[in-house]
Amino acid sequence: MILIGERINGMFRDIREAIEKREPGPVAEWAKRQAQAGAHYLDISTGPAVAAEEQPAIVEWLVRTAQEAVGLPCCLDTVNPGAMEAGLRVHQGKAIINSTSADQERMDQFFPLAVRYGAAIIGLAMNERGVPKDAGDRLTLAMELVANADAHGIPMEDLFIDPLILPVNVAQEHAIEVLETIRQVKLLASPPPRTVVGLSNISQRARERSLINRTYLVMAMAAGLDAAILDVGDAALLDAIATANILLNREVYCDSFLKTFQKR
Ligand code: THG
Repeated sequence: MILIGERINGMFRDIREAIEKREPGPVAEWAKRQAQAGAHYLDISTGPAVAAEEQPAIVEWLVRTAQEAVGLPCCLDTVNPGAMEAGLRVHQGKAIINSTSADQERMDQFFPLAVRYGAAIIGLAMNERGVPKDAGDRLTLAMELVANADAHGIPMEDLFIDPLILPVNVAQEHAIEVLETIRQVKLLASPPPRTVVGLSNISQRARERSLINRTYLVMAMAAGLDAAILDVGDAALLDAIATANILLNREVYCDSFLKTFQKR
Protein backbone atom coordinates (compact mmCIF):
# COMPACT_ATOMS: atom_id res chain seq x y z
CA MET A 1 0.00 0.00 0.00
CA ILE A 2 1.28 3.40 -0.98
CA LEU A 3 0.57 5.89 1.83
CA ILE A 4 -0.01 9.52 0.82
CA GLY A 5 -0.11 11.90 3.80
CA GLU A 6 -3.19 14.18 3.62
CA ARG A 7 -2.18 16.84 6.12
CA ILE A 8 -0.52 19.59 4.02
CA ASN A 9 -3.86 20.91 2.84
CA GLY A 10 -5.33 24.41 3.25
CA MET A 11 -8.53 22.66 4.36
CA PHE A 12 -6.78 22.48 7.75
CA ARG A 13 -6.69 25.74 9.65
CA ASP A 14 -3.00 25.67 10.63
CA ILE A 15 -1.94 25.15 7.02
CA ARG A 16 -4.41 27.80 5.78
CA GLU A 17 -2.89 30.30 8.20
CA ALA A 18 0.65 29.27 7.27
CA ILE A 19 -0.19 29.92 3.61
CA GLU A 20 -1.68 33.33 4.40
CA LYS A 21 1.43 34.41 6.32
CA ARG A 22 3.89 32.48 4.11
CA GLU A 23 5.12 30.93 7.35
CA PRO A 24 7.06 27.76 6.48
CA GLY A 25 7.07 26.27 10.02
CA PRO A 26 3.77 24.31 10.04
CA VAL A 27 4.33 23.00 6.49
CA ALA A 28 7.86 21.78 7.27
CA GLU A 29 6.66 20.33 10.60
CA TRP A 30 3.81 18.33 8.99
CA ALA A 31 6.19 17.13 6.26
CA LYS A 32 8.55 15.74 8.89
CA ARG A 33 5.82 14.32 11.09
CA GLN A 34 4.17 12.49 8.19
CA ALA A 35 7.50 11.16 6.89
CA GLN A 36 8.28 9.88 10.38
CA ALA A 37 4.86 8.16 10.53
CA GLY A 38 5.56 6.26 7.30
CA ALA A 39 4.17 8.38 4.45
CA HIS A 40 5.58 7.59 0.99
CA TYR A 41 4.21 10.79 -0.60
CA LEU A 42 2.91 14.11 0.71
CA ASP A 43 -0.39 15.40 -0.69
CA ILE A 44 0.00 19.16 -1.26
CA SER A 45 -3.15 21.29 -1.56
CA THR A 46 -3.75 25.02 -1.12
CA GLY A 47 -7.36 24.27 -0.11
CA PRO A 48 -10.35 26.18 -1.45
CA ALA A 49 -9.55 29.60 0.09
CA VAL A 50 -6.74 30.67 -2.28
CA ALA A 51 -7.50 32.88 -5.32
CA ALA A 52 -6.71 31.28 -8.70
CA GLU A 53 -4.05 33.84 -9.66
CA GLU A 54 -2.14 33.22 -6.41
CA GLN A 55 -2.20 29.45 -6.68
CA PRO A 56 0.90 28.86 -8.87
CA ALA A 57 3.18 30.77 -6.47
CA ILE A 58 1.67 29.08 -3.41
CA VAL A 59 1.89 25.54 -4.78
CA GLU A 60 5.52 26.23 -5.74
CA TRP A 61 6.21 27.51 -2.21
CA LEU A 62 4.47 24.52 -0.56
CA VAL A 63 6.44 22.02 -2.67
CA ARG A 64 9.78 23.71 -1.98
CA THR A 65 9.04 24.04 1.73
CA ALA A 66 7.92 20.40 2.12
CA GLN A 67 10.81 18.98 0.09
CA GLU A 68 13.40 21.08 1.91
CA ALA A 69 12.12 19.54 5.17
CA VAL A 70 12.03 15.91 3.95
CA GLY A 71 13.11 14.06 0.82
CA LEU A 72 9.63 12.69 0.02
CA PRO A 73 7.96 13.10 -3.38
CA CYS A 74 4.64 14.99 -3.53
CA CYS A 75 1.15 14.36 -4.79
CA LEU A 76 0.21 17.77 -6.21
CA ASP A 77 -3.46 18.33 -5.42
CA THR A 78 -4.91 21.16 -7.54
CA VAL A 79 -7.42 21.56 -10.38
CA ASN A 80 -5.50 24.62 -11.65
CA PRO A 81 -3.20 23.61 -14.57
CA GLY A 82 -0.93 26.65 -14.07
CA ALA A 83 -0.49 25.83 -10.39
CA MET A 84 0.14 22.17 -11.25
CA GLU A 85 2.90 23.10 -13.69
CA ALA A 86 4.46 25.58 -11.24
CA GLY A 87 4.65 22.78 -8.65
CA LEU A 88 5.99 20.21 -11.12
CA ARG A 89 8.71 22.61 -12.30
CA VAL A 90 10.32 22.82 -8.85
CA HIS A 91 9.49 19.28 -7.69
CA GLN A 92 12.39 16.86 -7.09
CA GLY A 93 11.79 13.20 -8.00
CA LYS A 94 8.71 11.56 -9.47
CA ALA A 95 5.54 13.47 -8.54
CA ILE A 96 1.91 12.36 -8.67
CA ILE A 97 -0.46 14.75 -10.45
CA ASN A 98 -3.70 14.91 -8.40
CA SER A 99 -5.70 14.98 -10.64
CA THR A 100 -7.58 14.97 -13.91
CA SER A 101 -11.24 14.12 -14.26
CA ALA A 102 -12.56 12.22 -17.29
CA ASP A 103 -13.58 15.50 -19.01
CA GLN A 104 -11.90 15.62 -22.41
CA GLU A 105 -10.72 19.20 -21.84
CA ARG A 106 -9.10 18.33 -18.49
CA MET A 107 -7.47 15.16 -19.83
CA ASP A 108 -6.02 17.17 -22.74
CA GLN A 109 -4.47 19.60 -20.22
CA PHE A 110 -3.17 17.20 -17.58
CA PHE A 111 -1.98 14.07 -19.43
CA PRO A 112 0.62 16.11 -21.41
CA LEU A 113 1.91 17.51 -18.09
CA ALA A 114 2.42 13.95 -16.81
CA VAL A 115 4.41 13.14 -19.95
CA ARG A 116 6.46 16.35 -19.89
CA TYR A 117 7.46 15.97 -16.22
CA GLY A 118 7.60 12.16 -16.02
CA ALA A 119 4.94 12.21 -13.31
CA ALA A 120 2.32 9.64 -12.35
CA ILE A 121 -1.28 10.90 -12.52
CA ILE A 122 -4.56 10.29 -10.71
CA GLY A 123 -7.67 10.04 -12.92
CA LEU A 124 -10.97 10.70 -11.15
CA ALA A 125 -14.02 8.63 -12.13
CA MET A 126 -16.10 11.75 -12.67
CA ASN A 127 -16.78 14.18 -15.52
CA GLU A 128 -18.63 17.46 -16.13
CA ARG A 129 -21.85 15.68 -15.11
CA GLY A 130 -20.49 14.83 -11.65
CA VAL A 131 -19.79 11.59 -9.77
CA PRO A 132 -21.64 8.51 -11.10
CA LYS A 133 -24.05 6.63 -8.88
CA ASP A 134 -22.83 3.10 -9.50
CA ALA A 135 -19.74 1.03 -10.25
CA GLY A 136 -20.69 0.48 -13.89
CA ASP A 137 -20.74 4.19 -14.70
CA ARG A 138 -17.53 4.76 -12.71
CA LEU A 139 -15.87 2.02 -14.77
CA THR A 140 -17.02 3.62 -18.03
CA LEU A 141 -15.21 6.81 -17.00
CA ALA A 142 -12.21 4.81 -15.78
CA MET A 143 -12.00 3.23 -19.26
CA GLU A 144 -11.98 6.70 -20.86
CA LEU A 145 -9.11 7.67 -18.56
CA VAL A 146 -7.24 4.47 -19.47
CA ALA A 147 -7.74 5.03 -23.22
CA ASN A 148 -6.65 8.68 -23.09
CA ALA A 149 -3.63 7.97 -20.87
CA ASP A 150 -2.57 5.19 -23.23
CA ALA A 151 -2.98 7.49 -26.26
CA HIS A 152 -0.53 9.89 -24.57
CA GLY A 153 1.93 7.03 -24.00
CA ILE A 154 1.53 7.01 -20.21
CA PRO A 155 2.43 3.59 -18.76
CA MET A 156 -0.50 1.98 -16.91
CA GLU A 157 1.44 1.75 -13.64
CA ASP A 158 1.65 5.58 -13.72
CA LEU A 159 -2.15 5.93 -13.93
CA PHE A 160 -4.05 5.79 -10.64
CA ILE A 161 -7.83 5.50 -11.00
CA ASP A 162 -9.75 7.15 -8.12
CA PRO A 163 -13.37 5.91 -7.94
CA LEU A 164 -14.14 8.83 -5.58
CA ILE A 165 -15.31 8.16 -2.04
CA LEU A 166 -18.24 10.25 -0.80
CA PRO A 167 -19.20 10.78 2.87
CA VAL A 168 -21.09 7.75 4.21
CA ASN A 169 -23.48 9.92 6.23
CA VAL A 170 -24.99 11.47 3.08
CA ALA A 171 -24.10 8.97 0.31
CA GLN A 172 -24.18 5.59 2.01
CA GLU A 173 -25.02 3.61 -1.14
CA HIS A 174 -21.80 4.79 -2.84
CA ALA A 175 -19.40 3.02 -0.46
CA ILE A 176 -20.00 -0.45 -1.86
CA GLU A 177 -19.94 0.85 -5.46
CA VAL A 178 -16.44 2.22 -4.87
CA LEU A 179 -15.29 -1.21 -3.62
CA GLU A 180 -16.71 -2.90 -6.73
CA THR A 181 -15.00 -0.29 -8.93
CA ILE A 182 -11.64 -0.98 -7.26
CA ARG A 183 -12.08 -4.70 -8.04
CA GLN A 184 -13.03 -4.23 -11.68
CA VAL A 185 -10.51 -1.51 -12.60
CA LYS A 186 -7.92 -4.30 -12.68
CA LEU A 187 -9.76 -5.85 -15.65
CA LEU A 188 -9.57 -2.72 -17.83
CA ALA A 189 -6.02 -3.19 -19.16
CA SER A 190 -3.02 -5.49 -18.93
CA PRO A 191 -0.93 -4.48 -17.10
CA PRO A 192 -3.77 -2.77 -15.19
CA PRO A 193 -3.85 0.81 -13.93
CA ARG A 194 -3.48 1.27 -10.19
CA THR A 195 -6.15 2.51 -7.76
CA VAL A 196 -6.18 5.26 -5.14
CA VAL A 197 -8.78 6.82 -2.81
CA GLY A 198 -9.05 9.89 -0.58
CA LEU A 199 -9.92 7.87 2.52
CA SER A 200 -11.00 10.57 4.98
CA ASN A 201 -13.85 11.62 2.65
CA ILE A 202 -15.78 8.55 3.87
CA SER A 203 -16.13 9.89 7.42
CA GLN A 204 -16.48 13.67 6.88
CA ARG A 205 -18.94 15.18 9.35
CA ALA A 206 -19.50 11.74 10.90
CA ARG A 207 -18.69 10.47 14.40
CA GLU A 208 -16.12 7.74 15.06
CA ARG A 209 -14.05 8.90 12.11
CA SER A 210 -11.00 6.74 12.81
CA LEU A 211 -13.14 3.59 13.17
CA ILE A 212 -15.00 4.28 9.91
CA ASN A 213 -11.76 5.11 8.06
CA ARG A 214 -9.88 1.98 9.08
CA THR A 215 -12.82 -0.39 8.60
CA TYR A 216 -13.36 0.93 5.08
CA LEU A 217 -9.67 0.95 4.19
CA VAL A 218 -9.34 -2.74 5.08
CA MET A 219 -12.31 -3.54 2.82
CA ALA A 220 -10.74 -1.52 0.01
CA MET A 221 -7.40 -3.31 0.50
CA ALA A 222 -9.19 -6.66 0.17
CA ALA A 223 -10.70 -5.35 -3.09
CA GLY A 224 -7.16 -4.63 -4.38
CA LEU A 225 -6.54 -0.98 -3.49
CA ASP A 226 -2.96 0.16 -4.25
CA ALA A 227 -2.72 3.61 -2.63
CA ALA A 228 -4.59 6.00 -0.33
CA ILE A 229 -4.47 9.63 0.70
CA LEU A 230 -4.97 9.33 4.44
CA ASP A 231 -4.12 10.44 7.98
CA VAL A 232 -0.78 8.72 8.61
CA GLY A 233 -0.94 10.10 12.16
CA ASP A 234 -3.80 7.70 12.96
CA ALA A 235 -1.96 4.83 14.67
CA ALA A 236 -5.04 2.56 14.72
CA LEU A 237 -5.33 3.01 10.94
CA LEU A 238 -1.68 2.08 10.38
CA ASP A 239 -2.11 -0.97 12.65
CA ALA A 240 -5.10 -2.07 10.56
CA ILE A 241 -3.04 -1.69 7.36
CA ALA A 242 -0.15 -3.72 8.80
CA THR A 243 -2.60 -6.44 9.91
CA ALA A 244 -4.43 -6.49 6.56
CA ASN A 245 -1.08 -6.90 4.77
CA ILE A 246 -0.56 -10.11 6.76
CA LEU A 247 -4.11 -11.40 6.32
CA LEU A 248 -3.99 -10.73 2.57
CA ASN A 249 -0.68 -12.65 2.42
CA ARG A 250 1.25 -9.59 1.23
CA GLU A 251 3.74 -9.81 4.09
CA VAL A 252 5.22 -12.91 5.72
CA TYR A 253 3.57 -13.66 9.07
CA CYS A 254 5.65 -13.27 12.20
CA ASP A 255 4.52 -13.17 15.84
CA SER A 256 5.72 -9.60 16.25
CA PHE A 257 4.20 -8.39 12.98
CA LEU A 258 2.91 -5.08 14.30
CA LYS A 259 6.29 -4.06 15.64
CA THR A 260 8.06 -5.33 12.55
CA PHE A 261 5.87 -3.80 9.90
CA GLN A 262 5.20 -0.49 11.60
CA LYS A 263 8.91 0.25 11.45
CA ARG A 264 8.78 0.39 7.65
N1 THG B 1 -9.31 12.03 -4.13
C1 THG B 1 -8.18 12.65 -4.53
N2 THG B 1 -7.63 13.68 -3.86
C2 THG B 1 -8.24 14.14 -2.74
C3 THG B 1 -9.42 13.54 -2.27
C4 THG B 1 -9.96 12.45 -3.01
N3 THG B 1 -7.68 15.20 -2.06
C5 THG B 1 -8.39 15.82 -0.97
C6 THG B 1 -9.22 14.80 -0.22
N4 THG B 1 -10.00 14.01 -1.11
C7 THG B 1 -8.33 13.90 0.61
N5 THG B 1 -7.78 14.65 1.73
C8 THG B 1 -8.55 14.97 2.83
C9 THG B 1 -7.98 15.80 3.78
C10 THG B 1 -8.70 16.14 4.91
C11 THG B 1 -9.99 15.66 5.09
C12 THG B 1 -10.55 14.83 4.15
C13 THG B 1 -9.82 14.47 3.01
C14 THG B 1 -10.78 16.04 6.27
N6 THG B 1 -10.53 17.25 6.80
C15 THG B 1 -11.20 17.84 7.94
C16 THG B 1 -12.73 17.83 7.74
O1 THG B 1 -13.20 18.08 6.63
O2 THG B 1 -13.42 17.53 8.70
C17 THG B 1 -10.72 19.26 8.00
C18 THG B 1 -11.16 19.98 9.22
C19 THG B 1 -10.08 20.06 10.26
O3 THG B 1 -9.83 19.04 10.92
O4 THG B 1 -9.54 21.15 10.42
O5 THG B 1 -11.62 15.32 6.73
O6 THG B 1 -10.99 11.85 -2.67
N7 THG B 1 -7.58 12.17 -5.65
